[in-house]
Amino acid sequence: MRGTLRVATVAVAAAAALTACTASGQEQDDPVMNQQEATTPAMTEDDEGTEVVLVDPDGGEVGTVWLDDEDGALEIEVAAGDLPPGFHGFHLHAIGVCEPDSPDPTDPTKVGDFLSAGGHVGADMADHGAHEGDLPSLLVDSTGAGRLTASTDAVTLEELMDDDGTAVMVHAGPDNFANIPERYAPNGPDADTLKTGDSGDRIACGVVGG
Ligand SMILES: [Cu+2]
Ligand SMILES: [Zn+2]
Repeated sequence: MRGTLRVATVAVAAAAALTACTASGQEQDDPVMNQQEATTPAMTEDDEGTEVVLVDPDGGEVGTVWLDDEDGALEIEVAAGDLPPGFHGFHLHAIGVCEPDSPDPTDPTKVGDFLSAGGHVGADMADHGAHEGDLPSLLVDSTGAGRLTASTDAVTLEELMDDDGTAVMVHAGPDNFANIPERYAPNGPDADTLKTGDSGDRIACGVVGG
């Protein structure tokens, strides 16, 4: 399926290049420019990136995430199944350890599924919604399938592959991105919301590097 998506992207890019060249007579006759346009998508396609398996707390495989650095941004592609329908908070967490029923490294009194992965990447530098590891939510349909393609330039694949790795995390509930209207919270969102986005339990986790 990933291959199909890539082929479609290349086809669209090629069509766009053709249109652009046709619109300008000068560019149309420039073989160097045409060659560059034609080879750029193929070059990025050669870079395989990395594939991550998403598991649930019982160790069952529920999906795959592909990560790749492309054109100065980290591209993320998700194909998941067997998940509860609806929106799910989806983030990069700081530690590449996906252990069920594990202690939170920053507060060992808290124990829960995949707490071993720590907080969001970049949690010490910003509030939730602006963390480097914050990503668009995963929407799961009525059959339990969820697909997502996203990109971010807040972090690179190389940074995710640091000594302790990184985890890709799917949460039980929707992410509010700390976007809490003032009529609900006159003093602004509380510390938990600013840290997590309130998407609740961790239901699927995948290890990147580490
Ligand atoms: Cu998370
Ligand atoms: Zn966050």
